[in-house]
Amino acid sequence: MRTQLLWLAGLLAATSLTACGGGSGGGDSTPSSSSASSVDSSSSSSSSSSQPSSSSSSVENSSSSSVSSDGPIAIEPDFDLYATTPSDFPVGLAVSAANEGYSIFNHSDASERQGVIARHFSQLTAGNIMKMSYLHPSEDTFTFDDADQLVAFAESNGMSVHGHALVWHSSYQVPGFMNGYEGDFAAMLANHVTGIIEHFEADYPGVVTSWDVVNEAVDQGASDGFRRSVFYNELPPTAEGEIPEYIKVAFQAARDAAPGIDLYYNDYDNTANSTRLGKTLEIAEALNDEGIIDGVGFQMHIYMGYPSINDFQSAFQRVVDMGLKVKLTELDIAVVNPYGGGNPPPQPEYDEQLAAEQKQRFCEVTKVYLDTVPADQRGGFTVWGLTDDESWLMNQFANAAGADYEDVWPLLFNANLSAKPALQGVADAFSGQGCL
Ligand code: 9MR
Repeated sequence: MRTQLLWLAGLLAATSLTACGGGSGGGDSTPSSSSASSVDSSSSSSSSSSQPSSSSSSVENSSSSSVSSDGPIAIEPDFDLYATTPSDFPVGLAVSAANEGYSIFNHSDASERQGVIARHFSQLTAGNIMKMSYLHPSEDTFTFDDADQLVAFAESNGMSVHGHALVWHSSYQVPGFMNGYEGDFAAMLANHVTGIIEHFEADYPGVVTSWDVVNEAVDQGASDGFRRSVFYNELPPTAEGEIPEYIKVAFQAARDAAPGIDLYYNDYDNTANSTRLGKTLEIAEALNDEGIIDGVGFQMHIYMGYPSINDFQSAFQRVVDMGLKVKLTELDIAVVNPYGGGNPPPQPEYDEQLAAEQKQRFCEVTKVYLDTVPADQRGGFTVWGLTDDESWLMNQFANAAGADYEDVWPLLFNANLSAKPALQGVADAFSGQGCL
């Protein structure tokens, strides 16, 4: 949707490391990727900040190349990230909105946040507020005000929106009325999907360009590999070897509601984990046979050393070979892995070395995506949060595996909104600079 501004000359220019003042920690209440939590509503006064221009930037200007030992490690990007892509695919960001902590509308630095977002990204996803229970709290009530504010912001900045998620088992995301529903569950679920998609099609035509129709339906602990949920229980596979019927119902309703929108099946841990990848592909193949899916979403909550680049390459290739799109839907790269086995590693120091390693990792992940997925099958790339301190991992890793990390620096921007070297790593891959 946005004009490509190829600032190749700018990309060739060196970016200087600068020391910037630190921001505060904190984040929303956070579940594991398969559990739920309530949205943080701790934010301050409401506002509808003025829209930034795509060329504005609030990144601090400092020509210093020194690095403070106690401040965040930052660069001054001389590029707009979305404009460095080799083809015009979405460079997305998950954002908080409404009255969530870190809301791009209500947070104390909302207008600065909006400036950075509009400068570097071309697509938005609601981290929370477009999930099931927010949009459809009771059978006869759809509530779109908060989502409308976000979609309107995207539209007014020339950005698209990737919707997340129409069907997700995570308990508090499931509207209460769907539990113990006594009517025709398939008709009700189809109405849920249709009502949401049609609203945005009618009020913001062309802005919501894709949806995660079903999220996280795989459970490798289940006898058939499909997660037991209210949806599965009501609409299980109709025969052995079939995928659960609810998945087909949801995708068919989405396709019927808006044939031009890209429909994704989205899941986590589906690259190196061959069991979970296999089930993901099984779902995609069954839907593809019926022509009701466009792509597979790989969440990509990953680590510095795991999974391997080869794991990504072979997983993406399997989807490419099916003729479907590949979208990296929730990318973050924690600099420490509490689940790596044994005692969790200690809290690392985020120094220049670690920042450079993370830059390289972001670059290599982006590069393998570009190298593997042909341009017409690239659904794009979404980073799961703007600033390190707002990441869901802040809480996720606070108690993970007995570890108690203060920070795991998984994103592209520091808490004070300055850009990290990791941003340069992504741009280097987009512009073909290489990753070293
Ligand atoms: O990042 C999201 C966090 O703020 C929410 O509390 C949580 C529950 O709604 O969902 C998080 O996002 C998840 C996403 O919707 C699905 N994949 C895993 C993400 C991280 O848990």
